[in-house]
Amino acid sequence: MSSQGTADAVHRHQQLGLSDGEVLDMYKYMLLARKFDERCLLLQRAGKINFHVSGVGQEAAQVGAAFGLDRDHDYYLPYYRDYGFVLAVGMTPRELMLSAFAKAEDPNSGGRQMPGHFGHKKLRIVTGSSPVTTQVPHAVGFALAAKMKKQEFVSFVTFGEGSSNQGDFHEGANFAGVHKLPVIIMCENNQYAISVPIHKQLSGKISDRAQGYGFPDYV
Ligand SMILES: Cc1ncc(C[n+]2csc(CCOP(=O)(O)OP(=O)(O)O)c2C)c(N)n1
Ligand SMILES: [Mg+2]
Repeated sequence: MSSQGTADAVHRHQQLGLSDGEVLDMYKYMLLARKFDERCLLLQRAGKINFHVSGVGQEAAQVGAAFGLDRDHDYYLPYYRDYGFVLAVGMTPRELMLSAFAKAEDPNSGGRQMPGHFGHKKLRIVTGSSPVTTQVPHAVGFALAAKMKKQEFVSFVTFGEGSSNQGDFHEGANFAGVHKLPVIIMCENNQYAISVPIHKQLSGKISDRAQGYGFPDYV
């Protein structure tokens, strides 16, 4: 990288209001998520754990989102690839491993759910269900509670682009738009839903859907 490039890079994160310490912390969580992921893939292929769904390539969006939230008050409804996110809001690699090995001390579900079904009461991570995007109406419910109880927190929910075609997403988004609820709905678009490429899943832009429900969209 040229010296000009380096100067620009430093300038860019400062322009976003991020300190050197914060971007280093973000990088630490991205790397931790990647290392955790790679280890789980090895463990799964070696027959030591039953199941692993990879979040490789999605770490930056996940960690960036976590750093944009109030990590002392907000409620989170992540989806199964969100290792970077849950690590950045306080879950430990040990806790994730307890889940991978289905141990009773696993705070996510006491080892009863498949890995990737995050849940952690102390960290306000709301347990997820296996049918995709059911977490969207759940997150909207948390946001409704915030509004009704006049509390300051927001709820934050993620899901894949394929799942954004499910009814749960549309019903949740519509309700949130009508009632102007404090929920952030983030689609992690990795271009595939299992083996189905995005051009066979939907024809418009996912972010445009926000406008149809009356709230702002960001890509
Ligand atoms: C309601 C429902 N239908 C189907 C499935 C099976 N399923 C699990 S993941 C997945 C693909 C989801 O793709 P996408 O939303 O793009 O998320 P990605 O895995 O690509 O992150 C499907 C169809 C499911 N879990 N729930
Ligand atoms: Mg996808």
